[in-house]
Amino acid sequence: MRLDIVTIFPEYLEPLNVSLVGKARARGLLDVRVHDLRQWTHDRHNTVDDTPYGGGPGMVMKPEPWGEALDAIVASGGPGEGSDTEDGSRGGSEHGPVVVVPTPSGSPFTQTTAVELAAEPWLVFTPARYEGIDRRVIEEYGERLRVRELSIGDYVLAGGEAPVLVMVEAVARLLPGVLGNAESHRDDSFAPGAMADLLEGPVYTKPPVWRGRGIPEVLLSGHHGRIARWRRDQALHRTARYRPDLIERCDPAALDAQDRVL
Ligand code: 6GU
Repeated sequence: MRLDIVTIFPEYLEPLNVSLVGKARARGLLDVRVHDLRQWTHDRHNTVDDTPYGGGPGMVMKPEPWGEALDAIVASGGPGEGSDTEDGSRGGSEHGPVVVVPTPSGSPFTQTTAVELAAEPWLVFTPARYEGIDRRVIEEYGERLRVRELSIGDYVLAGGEAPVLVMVEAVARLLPGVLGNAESHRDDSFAPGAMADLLEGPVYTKPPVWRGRGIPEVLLSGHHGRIARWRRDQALHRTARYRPDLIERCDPAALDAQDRVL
């Protein structure tokens, strides 16, 4: 998968060199290209913002640098061009990239969104600062490419860079070969499947007693059926406590005969 990220703070994306995403890059599973938006400015001060039409506080990002940046990136070809992904993948780029616009005014970025984006060969992220990007940029590329305006939650951040780190990590860990164990995300909170829409319950490891605290005895029983039942009960209790909204809107068919919510 190829990811292009256009920002006025390339240093903010340094964490993409570390840990899971950094390793996926080193292994050729992810081709991440971070671009400085100011390279597409032409004035002495590399201006990327201006005052809003209609007045009001704050500044708005000018359309011209974004237009030049996106045109250059789209023209640079699909995944696999000008760089090296291990599978040499270029399929799917005939539709161009999906453009992800992080904004607190977007639709919610969820695990379903992450799964959808993980199926794409090429994503371009446009994290903005200030009050956002001139609307005409989103209109323009919305006519040529698939554009998704996405928010990571109901709070306001100073810019889209931290949301990009969040979204890239959520997507990257779903790519084939990135996680050591392909089953590692089967039981994730919010993963589709048997534990759909339930929060994960508690986990334990050695030692068997720590500061006088033991392990729930069922986990030591070796009885896989009882362990699965216990884990599901823990997940239901935790979800009822912290996310009652998930229980409210869960499909009754997703609850099994032994589930007792409350
Ligand atoms: Cl994507 N951007 C900003 N600036 N703030 C946010 C957000 C995005 N999602 C939640 N808050």
